[in-house]
This record gives sequence, structure tokens and C-alpha cells, in this order.
Amino acid sequence: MNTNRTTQFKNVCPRNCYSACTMLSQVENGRLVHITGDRSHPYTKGKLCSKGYAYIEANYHQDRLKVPYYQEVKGSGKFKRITWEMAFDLIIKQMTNIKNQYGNFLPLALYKFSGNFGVHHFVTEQFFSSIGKTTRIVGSPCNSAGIEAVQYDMGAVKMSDPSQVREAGLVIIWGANPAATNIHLIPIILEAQGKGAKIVVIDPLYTQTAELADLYIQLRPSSDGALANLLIKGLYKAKSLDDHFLEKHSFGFEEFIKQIEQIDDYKYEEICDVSREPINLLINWIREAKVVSYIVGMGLQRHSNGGQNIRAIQALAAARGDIGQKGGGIFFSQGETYVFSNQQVFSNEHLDVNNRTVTLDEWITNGVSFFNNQPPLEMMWISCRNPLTLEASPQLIQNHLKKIPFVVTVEQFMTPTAKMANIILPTTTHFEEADIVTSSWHKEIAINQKAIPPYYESRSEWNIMKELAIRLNQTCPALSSFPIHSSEEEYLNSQFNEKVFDIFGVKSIADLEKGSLTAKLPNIAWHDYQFSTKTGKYHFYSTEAKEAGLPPTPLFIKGKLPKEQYPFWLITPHHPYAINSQFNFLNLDDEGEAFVAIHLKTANELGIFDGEIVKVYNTQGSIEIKAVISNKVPKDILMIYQGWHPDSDVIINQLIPVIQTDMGDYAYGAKGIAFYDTFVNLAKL
Ligand SMILES: Nc1nc2c(c(=O)[nH]1)N[C@H]1C(S)=C(S)[C@@H](COP(=O)(O)OP(=O)(O)OC[C@H]3O[C@@H](n4cnc5c(=O)[nH]c(N)nc54)[C@H](O)[C@@H]3O)O[C@H]1N2
Ligand SMILES: Nc1nc2c(c(=O)[nH]1)N[C@H]1C(S)=C(S)[C@@H](COP(=O)(O)OP(=O)(O)OC[C@H]3O[C@@H](n4cnc5c(=O)[nH]c(N)nc54)[C@H](O)[C@@H]3O)O[C@H]1N2
Ligand SMILES: [Mo]
Repeated sequence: MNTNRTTQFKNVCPRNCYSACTMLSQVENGRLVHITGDRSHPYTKGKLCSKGYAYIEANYHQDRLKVPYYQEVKGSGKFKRITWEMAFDLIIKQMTNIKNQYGNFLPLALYKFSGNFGVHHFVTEQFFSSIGKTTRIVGSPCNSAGIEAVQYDMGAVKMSDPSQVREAGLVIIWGANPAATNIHLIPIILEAQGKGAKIVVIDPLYTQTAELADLYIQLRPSSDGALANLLIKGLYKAKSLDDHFLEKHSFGFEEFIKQIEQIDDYKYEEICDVSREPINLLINWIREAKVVSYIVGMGLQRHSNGGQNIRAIQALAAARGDIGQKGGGIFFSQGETYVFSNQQVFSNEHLDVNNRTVTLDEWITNGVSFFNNQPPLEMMWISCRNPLTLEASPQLIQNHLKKIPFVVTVEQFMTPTAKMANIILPTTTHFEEADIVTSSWHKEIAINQKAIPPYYESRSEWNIMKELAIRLNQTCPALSSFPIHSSEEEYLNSQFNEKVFDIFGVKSIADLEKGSLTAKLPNIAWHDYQFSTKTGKYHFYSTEAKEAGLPPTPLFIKGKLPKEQYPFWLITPHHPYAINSQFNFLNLDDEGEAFVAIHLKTANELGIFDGEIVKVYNTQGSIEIKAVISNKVPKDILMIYQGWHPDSDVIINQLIPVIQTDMGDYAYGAKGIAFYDTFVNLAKL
């Protein structure tokens, strides 16, 4: 018998990333032996990132959770191995106690985010909705301010196909670092550059992407709106705006441009810390370009004026007539392919009036005290989320978790969050379960086949939720209306609906077996200028924004600035060789540990040497971390990549206060977190 028979499976990377790469996995004897990119994917074209190529190592990593654990005292580290049977018994006991005592499940909270964004994983939200009222922590730590900015101006979150960037005459990469975070966009940008397009990068840090730029503008964090306003003023004076678009397809431009005419150029240049030459050069390049693509990142909206800054950039693109054009417009995010049934439960959590909703900032700041007068919080279910690494002020959350009697975490690794749970349930990776993956960037969907059996005793989230529903109903009949399917495939098939059919022309996963499919949506967003706003026009004046207490026009609003005691900005951007808190443990980068990047002059002034352990601190906390002297950060900025380094106890986010972004309520029921409005000081140990 040939025991080495290789079988090939289709997999899709389900991380919270732009690319959602399809890959082909070779399996021998139930084990992954090789992974390649799938060349038939129209956007990723067979290329994976460093993490993608390291998936075998990650999947079989010695630190992966193999069995369920129980710890009586959270944070004690005294984990007892338990069986699934025991785990379910303990969970059901806690849930039935809650139901008996309170008559509903409001004392049970769901705390979930983006560890895995496959359709399969919204099973947890669906289960929670199947048991009546529960508590939900609402708001996104990711893109809330930006999404809401898009909604105010255009009414819906649409985006042209990213391949359109190829046709641009000028590409402005604004507060984004695609060379690290969106690598498949780079060949497209380079193709545009090869055809003569100029590339401009606007970022306070000299990033991997800035290295590709024809013009790099290093501006002061959170001053982007001022720069965008200056550019629009320059173009207006040079009569280089699109009068036809402004007249026919926009609303409120007169009021906005009146305000723009009054801004003091010199003062605005000072705010941005950018001199006149690059501004004039950029104005000329915009004027000369046939069409401009704006790649707008998430980094720039992580400030208290982040949403407003995005609106200012959009106003520039709109007024110049780049929106709706081949090769032009704003490339931020798209939500049109987010159409599966259980995904709707997730996105509408904040609108579900049955649930008790708590905003992200309220949760972090007030924790359980928020719930005191209502039913208290007796239980929390954490899945696909590592708040003790990635939320602002995780030290506060650690205390909140201590106060909740019963915390369950569904995880693949013993993260700082898992360490604060009473029950840890080991879960499968995407190679060990069936799924469908959509992207918030390109418009493909693809199926993910179960390629190998679950690692040791790990179970898929569908399996966990289904088992819970069955057991709950055995204890209290009809308590959960969660549908019981016999397989993950059957469950996934139940998520198809009319909208999925309209957009993708498919009715079940069988229709996806041949390969990824592209949504039947226009390649160019807003090509018909039928905006989804109340007037059907592009809004330079937004009554919705005004009603929300925000400026109605996209005029720059000052952000926060460092003060004497804490003179440095702390920017904690996304790591090229990790994704959020995942993959750092593989040490794919040169450093292999967390480090703080410091400008040479700053280091010299403080007598700090390269490689030395230094202290970075503010009123929030203090961390000790390796110093790396770098010419890529300005003198007044320190850069530490976001992430989790299992071998060290450095928790970067301890330094991050809970400051809200300006926008997010309208989009997600809560404002975002201004992670990059963090100010610190630096000292030798
Ligand atoms: N300092 C700082 N903090 C930030 C940011 C920043 O820029 N700077 N960015 C913010 C942004 S943009 C985001 S999106 C958030 C991300 O925050 P999270 O969504 O919490 O990030 P992840 O680390 O991707 O995923 C969380 C956990 O999910 C687990 N996981 C992976 N796959 C699965 C699965 O299939 N099932 C289950 N149950 N768990 C799984 C991972 O092991 C990981 O521990 O972080 C935010 N925090
Ligand atoms: N390799 C990798 N890929 C990822 C992720 C990852 O962790 N690693 N995370 C995924 C997720 S969840 C997200 S949200 C995206 C994030 O993708 P990006 O937005 O591309 O990346 P960020 O690092 O969040 O921020 C981009 C840049 O914003 C800059 N920035 C900060 N403040 C300002 C400002 O005020 N103005 C301007 N102009 N720039 C500013 C930062 O210096 C940084 O270089 O990437 C996704 N892809
Ligand atoms: Mo994100």
C-alpha cells in the first residue's frame, strides 16, 4: 500500500488582512507537507507573504494548544487538563445558573474580533443570537473612523477593484504601508510606476513602502487633514478642480471652499511640519496627472481626528474629479461582498435592540462596574480576540477579567488573554476546518477545504457552538434556536442567501469548488455618480456628521500633540512579518523580539546605544525594550511594532490610553480607539 499518497486541498488565509490569499496545500498521511500560493487567484496570483509560507511551522508549532484546560483562579497559571466533556459540563452549568437566576443571558458577554474572519467563524455570533438577549462589546478597534468617514461622504463603503491602480497617472499612498500590510498591491503600484505614474508616500515614518516612492512627505502625525486642505486650496487657486463633477454630482462644495479660502497656508504648513516645496510639487503632479489613485491606510485614522482627516483626503479626490474614474479614486475598503447571513449578525450587533451593548471604550475604561446596576457580568466568551495584547490599556482589561466569575477563551495559543480565562478551548486552524473567505479589499470569494484532521483535541468553532446548543437544549429544552447541521459544509451552505446569489451567482459551496470567484460588481466604484447619500450626491457638507456633533465639512480639526513631560509620539504600526498578535513567535524578522526604533539624534542626546534595553514610559505604564537606532523615524517619534512576543513580557499596549477617534458610532455603534495618540518619554535604565 502506498502510504505516501499526496492529496491537494484548496485553502484560504482567513486573517484580518487585505489579501485573503488562496493557497494549495499538499497533504500526506493527514499531515501538511507543502503549501504554495494558488496562481489562479486574480489578485494574489500565487504569491503568499512570509507568514503564508510559514503556515506549516505555525500549524504544528510546539506551543499550539492541544487539549482543553481549566484554571480555577484566573492568572494563577495553574492549568488543569480537562476533557471536552468536562469543559462543556462546566460551561453549561454556568449558563443554566445564569438563566435560572436572571431569566435571560444578559450576564453573558461576547468579546470577539478578527483572529479569523472566515464565514465559518461568525457561527459564534449566530449562536449568541440564538439564545436571546446577551451582552455585546461593540465597536471596532480597526477601521471605525475611516468607515464612517466614507459613509458620510459617499453613503456606502464601495471601492474600485484594486487592479484599477495600474491605470493611475499618480498614486498617493497616504498613511498606509502596503509593502508590509498589503503586499499584493505592490506589483500593481510598480506597474503603474513603470507606465510613468509617480508614486507619493505620505507617512510620519519612512516605511518599507516609502522606499518605493518618487516623493516621500514626512508629516506630523494627525495633520493629514491640514495637508489635504492645503492641496485642495492650491488646486482651486490653479483652477484645477473638476467643475462639472462639483456642479452635477456634489453637495455643499460652496460652503466648504469658502472655509478653505480662509485657511492660513503658513500656519497649516507649520501644523504639518512640511515645507512649501513638496506641497507645490505635489499640487503640480496632481494637476498634471490624468487620474489619481489614493491608497488610504488604517494608520492615519488611529487619531482623535482620524475620521475627519480621511474626509479631507476624500474631498480632495472628489473635487479633482478622481472618484468614479478608471484608475482613480479612494482605495480604503469595501463592504459589498460581506453578504453571507451570519456576517450580518456580526455587523449589526450594535443595532440589535435585544442585546445589551457596551461600547469598546466604556468596556475598557469601566469594565464590570458598568454592569453593576443591571444584571452583572457573570460570564464572558472570548474568541478570535487577544485584548490583553492588542486593546488599549490591557492592564485595565486584565482587572476586569479577574472580576468576571467565568471566562472562556477559544484559542490556538496560550496568549496573554487565554492566561486570564477559566476555560481554554483549543480550536482548529483553517487547514483543519471548512470555510469560505471574503475580503474587505478585493472582490473574490473562495472556499477553504478541510485538508487535515484537527490538531490533537482541537475542535472547530462550529463544532463547539453546535455541541453547546445541543447540550443547552438538553438541559433547558428549546433554549437555543441554533440550527443543528451534521457538518461544517452543511452549516456553511445555510449561510448562502439571495444577496450572495445576486453578487456571486452561487448557491452553495459546491459552486465554489472550481476556484475563487469574482463578485459581479462594477470594477469602478461610483462610475455612475449615483452616491448612496440622501441627495444621491457626493457630500462636502454632511448633515449626518453635523447631527453627530462633528464638523459638517471636511475642514481640518487639530489633533493631539505631545507635551513637555511626554515629548514623543508612540506609533505602533503593523508588523511586516506578523499579523496583529499572530506569528511573532515564529521570529520571521531579523530582530526576533520587540524593539523601539529611535532617531540617532534622540538616542545621542540621551546617551542610548543601539541594542541597549531602555525604558519607554508615560502615566499609563512603563516597558523595558531593546533600542534600535534608526533613520526611519523622526526625532520626536518612537516606533514599536504592534504584536505579541511570547518569550518576553513586554506588553506594548500598556502605554496606550483609551482615547477615542472622532468617528465610529454611526458605523459600528462605538467610536474607534486613537491608538497613535499616545505620548511617552524615553530613558536609559
Ligand atoms: N498598539 C496597537 N494596537 C492595535 C493596533 C495598532 O495598530 N497598534 N491595531 C488594531 C487593529 S487594526 C486590529 S484589527 C486589532 C486586532 O485585534 P485581534 O482581532 O485581537 O487580533 P489577532 O491577533 O489577529 O487575533 C486575536 C487572536 O485570535 C486567535 N485566532 C486565530 N485564529 C483563530 C480561530 O480560528 N479561532 C479562534 N477562536 N481564535 C483564533 C489568534 O491566535 C489571536 O490570539 O488590534 C488593534 N490593536
Ligand atoms: N503584515 C501585516 N499585514 C497586515 C496586518 C499586520 O498586522 N501585519 N494587519 C492587517 C490589519 S488588521 C490592518 S488594519 C491593516 C493595516 O494596514 P496599514 O494601514 O497599511 O498599516 P498600519 O501599520 O496600520 O498603518 C499604516 C501607516 O500609517 C502611518 N501613520 C500613523 N499615523 C499617521 C498619520 O497621522 N498620518 C499618516 N499619513 N500616516 C500615519 C504609520 O506610520 C504606518 O506606516 O493591515 C492588515 N495587514
Ligand atoms: Mo485592523
